[in-house]
Amino acid sequence: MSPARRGLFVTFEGVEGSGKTTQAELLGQALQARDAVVVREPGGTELGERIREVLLFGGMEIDAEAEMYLFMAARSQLISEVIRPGIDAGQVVVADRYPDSTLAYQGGGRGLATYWPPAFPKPDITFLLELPVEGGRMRQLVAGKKADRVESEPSDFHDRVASAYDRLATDEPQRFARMVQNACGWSRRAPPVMQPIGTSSSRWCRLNSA
Ligand code: Z5A
Repeated sequence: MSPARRGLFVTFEGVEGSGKTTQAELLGQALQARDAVVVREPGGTELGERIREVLLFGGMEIDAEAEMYLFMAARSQLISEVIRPGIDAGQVVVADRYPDSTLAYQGGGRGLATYWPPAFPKPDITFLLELPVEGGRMRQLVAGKKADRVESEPSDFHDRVASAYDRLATDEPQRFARMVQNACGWSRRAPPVMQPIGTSSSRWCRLNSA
C-alpha cells in the first residue's frame, strides 16, 4: 500500500446472483460526490474485457491453472490502469469482485493452490453478500441471464465456493463485512453474542452459574 494513498477502496464479493453488481452500482451512485469509480471483474479495461470474453464465453476448454492466471492478468491490468490511480487520486474505487473471487472459485471451487499477490492492494472493506447458492441461481434464472462457463459448473462446485468465502471472512473479520438479506434489505450480520452467565435460561447456563 502506497503512503500517498488518499482514496477509499471497497469491494463486493459473493456467489453468483447475490446482488454484487446491483449494490456496487448503487454505492457508486450514492458516492458520486466523492468521484466514485465502479469496476467489474474480470473486465474494466480493454485487455480485461477481452480476457472476460475468452474466460466466460469463449466456448473452449481452459486448463484450471491457465484460468486462474487469466483472471489474475485481467486484475493486474485493472489495478495498474484504474484501481491504483483512482486510490492515489483520492477517489472511492468500488470493485465488483477482486482476488477473493479467485481464492473462492479457483482455490475453493477448483481446489487449486492460489494466493493473493503482494502487489495487489488490499481493500479497506469487503462486503460479502451471503445469499444461499440456490437463491442467487434462482434470481439469474428469473432474470433470464445466460449462464457463463463458470456459472455452468455443478452445484457442489458452487457450494465449495460459498464455503471458501465463509473461511475467508472468518480469517479476516476486520476487512470483511458479512451481509445478510432480510425483508428490510441487506444488513450486517451481527457478531456472535456472548451472554453473561446467569442471564440465560438454558439449563447449561443455570447449572454453571449456580
Ligand atoms: N470468477 C472466477 O471464477 N474467478 C475470479 O477471479 C473472478 C470471477 C473475478 C463472472 O463473474 C464469473 O467469473 C463468475 C465468477 C467467475 N461466475 N460465477 N459464478 P460476474 O461477476 O460477471 O458474474 P456473477 O457474479 O456470477 O453474476 P452476476 O450476474 O454479476 O451477479 P451479481 O452481481 O451478484 O448480482 P446482480 O447482477 O446484482 O443481481 C442478480 C439478479 O438479482 C438481477 O436480476 C437483479 O436485478 C436481482 N437482484 C439484485 N438484488 C436483488 C435484491 N435485493 N432482491 C431481489 N433481486 C435482486
